[in-house]
Amino acid sequence: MANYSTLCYPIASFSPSAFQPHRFSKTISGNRRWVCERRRLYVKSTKSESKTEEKSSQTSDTSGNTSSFLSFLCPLLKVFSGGDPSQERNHSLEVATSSLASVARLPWGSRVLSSESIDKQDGSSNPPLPLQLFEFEACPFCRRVREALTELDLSVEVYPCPKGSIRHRELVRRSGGKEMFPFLVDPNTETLMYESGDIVKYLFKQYGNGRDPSTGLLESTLFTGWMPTLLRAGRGMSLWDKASTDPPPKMIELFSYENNPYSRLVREALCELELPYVLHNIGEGSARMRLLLNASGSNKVPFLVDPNTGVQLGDYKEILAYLFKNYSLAAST
Ligand SMILES: N[C@@H](CCC(=O)N[C@@H](CS)C(=O)NCC(=O)O)C(=O)O
Repeated sequence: MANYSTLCYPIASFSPSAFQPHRFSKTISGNRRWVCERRRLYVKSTKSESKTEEKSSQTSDTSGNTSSFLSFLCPLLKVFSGGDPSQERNHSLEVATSSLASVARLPWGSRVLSSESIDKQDGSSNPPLPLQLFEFEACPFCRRVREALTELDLSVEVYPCPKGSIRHRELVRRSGGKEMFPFLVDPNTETLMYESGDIVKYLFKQYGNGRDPSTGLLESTLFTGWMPTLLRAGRGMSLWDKASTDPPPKMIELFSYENNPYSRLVREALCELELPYVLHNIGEGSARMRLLLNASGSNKVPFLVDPNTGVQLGDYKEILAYLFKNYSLAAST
């Protein structure tokens, strides 16, 4: 069991006394003690609670794993995946496989569903408190949620939970009762949720202004949702063994949209490094386009801002090189 000191990481900004699981979040169970500090909420278990949770999570992990085709695919994908993600890559192959993945998901996650937001140049499509998504890049169910976020023009704090993740998986297990992804925390409505289909429906109900998910988004996961995972040979699935163990003090920011092939490569790296980041979705018609133009002088994604170092980069190759160099164990010692 991980040390509590490694778990002091914000997961929600609402008052613990007001906490009520949302009606969709019926899978959330277990006894937890909520510790509030500086308007942020942390989860801490007593020793006896930890035991109960350990048991309950073992049970739920098993059911999650059996229901997950990806869990079966993982060992297979690991054989084919190109090993150390920090090594120099064949960039033609990288871009080709990521572009094919984008073709597989062509109708989803590229544009904002309504054109209303084009006039809102201030990014006001976001709720007052940031949504928090615990996920991993290669997971097709997480992809469906990220696609919905692009279509709704919502930014989100992403807490990557690759296999082998130390910090974020533990938080999900402690707050939701099991390791299953995606897991959404919405501090605006005090909601914690598993189940990608429920999350997508919730997001559209809560933030969709009467819009519905684009045709096929909910059903499509079973058909082509796996394609990016297979084409990318499981990139964005497992923690890099040389990733820095401490998160940086400030959150990295990434301007991206879900189905952009170059942004995918960057999100994979952030996931493999277990680096939390603010994902500014900038699909076609996004209200945040002005923010991106102001920050980078261009409307191109990906664009990465690291407030810890002041570095700003718009070239995916440079971003990959920067992330693996700066957030490796070697750099942090
Ligand atoms: N029905 C769930 C399925 C979620 C699911 O199976 N997620 C997999 C990843 S794709 C998972 O969490 N597996 C456990 C793990 O990665 O440890 C949903 O739609 O969200």
